[in-house]
Amino acid sequence: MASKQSDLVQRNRAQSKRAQEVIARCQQLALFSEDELTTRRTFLSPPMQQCHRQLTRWMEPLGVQVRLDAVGNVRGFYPGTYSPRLIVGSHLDTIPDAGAYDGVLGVLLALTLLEALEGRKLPFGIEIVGFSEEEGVRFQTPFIGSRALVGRLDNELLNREDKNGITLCQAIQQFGLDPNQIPCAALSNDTLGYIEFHIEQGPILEELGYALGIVEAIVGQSRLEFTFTGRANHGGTTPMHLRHDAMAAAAQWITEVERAAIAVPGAVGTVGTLEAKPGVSNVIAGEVHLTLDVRHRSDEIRSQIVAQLIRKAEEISEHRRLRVRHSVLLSQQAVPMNGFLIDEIQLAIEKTGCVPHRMLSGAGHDAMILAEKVPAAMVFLRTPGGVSHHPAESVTEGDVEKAIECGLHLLDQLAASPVFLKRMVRA
Ligand code: HGY
Ligand code: MN
Ligand code: MN
Repeated sequence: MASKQSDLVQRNRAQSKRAQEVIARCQQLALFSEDELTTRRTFLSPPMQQCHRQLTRWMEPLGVQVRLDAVGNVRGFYPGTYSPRLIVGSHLDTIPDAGAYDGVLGVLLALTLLEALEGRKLPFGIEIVGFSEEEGVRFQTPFIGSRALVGRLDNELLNREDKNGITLCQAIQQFGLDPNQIPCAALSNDTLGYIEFHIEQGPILEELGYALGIVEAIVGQSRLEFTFTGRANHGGTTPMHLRHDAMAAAAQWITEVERAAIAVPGAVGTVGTLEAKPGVSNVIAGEVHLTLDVRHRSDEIRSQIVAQLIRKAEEISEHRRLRVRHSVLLSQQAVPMNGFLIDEIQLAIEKTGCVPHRMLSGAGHDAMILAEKVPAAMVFLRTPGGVSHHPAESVTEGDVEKAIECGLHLLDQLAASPVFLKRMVRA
């Protein structure tokens, strides 16, 4: 009895140490930033190279074969007894002024699971993927990294320019990668599935008092850019009735975005960026450029809201004798997660003693792209205060411990699952 007791204490101590290390590593990678005092790591920026190097240093001692694919995804393969593989990963890029856990936590949890295997081989290999671009900051287009894995990186996207006029293709070349090799980034055809651990980034698990959640579906999202064009003029001498004020038009429209989203249960609408030209206090804005982000679990409702807001922008512009144009940057359908993997995650969470709460993801994730090709599922970790996309974003050591435990149960379950292993034969 005593030795069993001490084993349990030993094991708990090891889990707690691993959880502390995951959190410390997230904070260490957060220092690799384009900004002095805050975290910003966008597509193929120099700090991303530091991130790649550090991950390689952590992975190689485990016998992981590490490579960088042509769009800058870190690909770390841990061989199994047979060649088919399970991918476990998330993204390495961040928004500006980011927290330390969005994306990175999922990559480091994958690494920790391999460490916890302590050299044990599973029937299938494990490929850790650290995606190079999920947020869509540099090119206003999310999921560049994961799109390369499913073969959806088209020329239109490769020619998209960042704010310095550098195309995605040039950015890849400047990082020392070869765009011609992008096809080689595709998923290997013996990929059995994709699992992503990620912070919830919302308040639900905390309100329920749960450590972990199971994502049933990821809501769809539309991202557009709008430009209101009026006429710049002197702010002091131009009477109000003679103005064609692009800023006033944009402001009126932004309140319409909020009104439209509030009116539809489960909808969210965000204008996250606004740029006025010439952008000085004593000149009426001649042009205002802004972005729109609309999400809902129903693609039909999301499209209706977007269409309504395009019409509203046109009405406001007509009334104020301005012009407005828009372009669609992304229209991503809602994506259900894989039922078999959801059930396996539920079982794994129950084994940790946590309540397995099934829920929607309001945030987009690489899992919604991978799901186009392979069974995909996500495990959420509670987000204290529901705060994310903010430096105050956090996780608790206890929840990270539970996530590691859940991940190890899940790997053991899949390794013993006739259903899952049957896929290996087909793969
Ligand atoms: O914006 C999102 O949904 C995610 O955080 N990239
Ligand atoms: Mn994320
Ligand atoms: Mn994010």
